[in-house]
Amino acid sequence: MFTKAITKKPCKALIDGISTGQFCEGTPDYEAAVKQHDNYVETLRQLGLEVTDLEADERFPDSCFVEDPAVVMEGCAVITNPARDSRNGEKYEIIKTIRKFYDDSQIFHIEVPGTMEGGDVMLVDKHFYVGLSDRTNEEGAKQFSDIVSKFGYTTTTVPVTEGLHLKDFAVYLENNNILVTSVMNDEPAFKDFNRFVVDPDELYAINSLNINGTVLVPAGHPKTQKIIENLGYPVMLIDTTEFKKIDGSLTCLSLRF
Ligand code: CIR
Repeated sequence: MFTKAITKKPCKALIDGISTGQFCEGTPDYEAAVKQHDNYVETLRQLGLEVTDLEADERFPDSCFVEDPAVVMEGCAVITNPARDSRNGEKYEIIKTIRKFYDDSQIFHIEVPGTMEGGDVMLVDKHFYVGLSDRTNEEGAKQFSDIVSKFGYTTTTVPVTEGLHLKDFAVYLENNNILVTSVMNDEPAFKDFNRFVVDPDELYAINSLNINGTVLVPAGHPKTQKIIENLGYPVMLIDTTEFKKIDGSLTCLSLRF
């Protein structure tokens, strides 16, 4: 059960955010992004979360994607080591807010040569799946595993071969249900889940976000919406088109705990 979330307002430099174009092309419109972000924050609040919405930081174009510089869980928080230079400094900012919720004895760091970003980390009960990607390396995953094992969590690594982060290609909903691409459908680590393969036309909607039983789904993905509704989850559609242009999706926009 989540009770809190941390978000961060998009900055004007968002237009310079990193993009592989894995979901779509284009440059985000700052004003529209602000409106979409406000709506996202408001939705989390409507769902009962106490949201700390941080001020924008023009030094870091991608800093609204707060999921990446930290991984938070019951008992501890891990400040990651984002792989790209333009994002690495975000870790020094997010820790200031993490310290409001965790004691120093509960805060840990991924250190060089380890790299990690939270978009590669997926929690299922007390088990973490950690994507090995362009952003998260073996060393980062090993350090993470060593840290979280002290708090009763186990980990498995999963290769990310299709694009940016693990949670762009596999997202756990709850009740053993997982949304996957056809590649992740064949991933041995996921074989015991009830797997739902998302249509390649709706790849972006894999990154849906379960907040205490209600699933936020990016607007405009009716087939995936139907899969999720048929599983019995109440769905709320969220417009994130401006973030999509720079590979940002629903989970990236918050830390939830
Ligand atoms: C980046 O490339 O780092 C950003 N433009 C997008 C980050 C998305 N984060 C996430 O999926 N957790």
